[in-house]
Amino acid sequence: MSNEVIIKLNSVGSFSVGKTSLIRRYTNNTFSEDYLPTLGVDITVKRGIIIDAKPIRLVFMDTAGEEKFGSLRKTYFEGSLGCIAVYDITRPETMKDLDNWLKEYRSVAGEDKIISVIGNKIDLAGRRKVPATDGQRYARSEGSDFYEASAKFGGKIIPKIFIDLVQKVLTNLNK
Ligand SMILES: Nc1nc2c(ncn2[C@@H]2O[C@H](COP(=O)(O)OP(=O)(O)OP(=O)(O)O)[C@@H](O)[C@H]2O)c(=O)[nH]1
Ligand SMILES: [Mg+2]
Repeated sequence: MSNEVIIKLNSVGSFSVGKTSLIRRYTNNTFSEDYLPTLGVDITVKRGIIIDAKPIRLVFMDTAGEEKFGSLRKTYFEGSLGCIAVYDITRPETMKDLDNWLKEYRSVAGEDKIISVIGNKIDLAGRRKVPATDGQRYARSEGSDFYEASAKFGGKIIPKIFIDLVQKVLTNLNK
């Protein structure tokens, strides 16, 4: 479709926080317990979304959290319109790490890009170490929306995260 709006989105966050799992849950409605670290980048396209009567094509560039892929990663942030910034609620250091991730993302994609902060793995309630209020406060300090989610459990929150993000990206584009 020629009038399709193409929106490039990224994921940032430390290794194993669940970036790939959240995107896979949204695009394919599947989840795997196995940890297969992303090597460099996983590219996924999702079509068939209509917002305000506009057909949208989402292109996810889901990069690796592992530091050894650092130099490669920046090239995937070019032309990005928004990203999910993911931490794991059982690993507090992964929330702190988001400072550096967001700095790197913004330095390439631009300061005005839409960022949504996600505390993932809320199914592991007994192992929670980051209170939701801390995530909320962090997101607010970054001017971002905040969500808690479980890629494992899924639910309505997963599409909400991505549709909210796309809607904000579209608003940002029309500014
Ligand atoms: N219990 C639980 N496990 C999860 C959840 N999301 C992801 N995982 C598990 O966490 C591990 C890492 O998930 P990935 O999605 O590969 O993490 P990633 O952030 O893409 O990791 P890198 O690609 O290495 O940066 C896997 O074993 C997943 O099954 C969740 O919501 N709950
Ligand atoms: Mg991954």
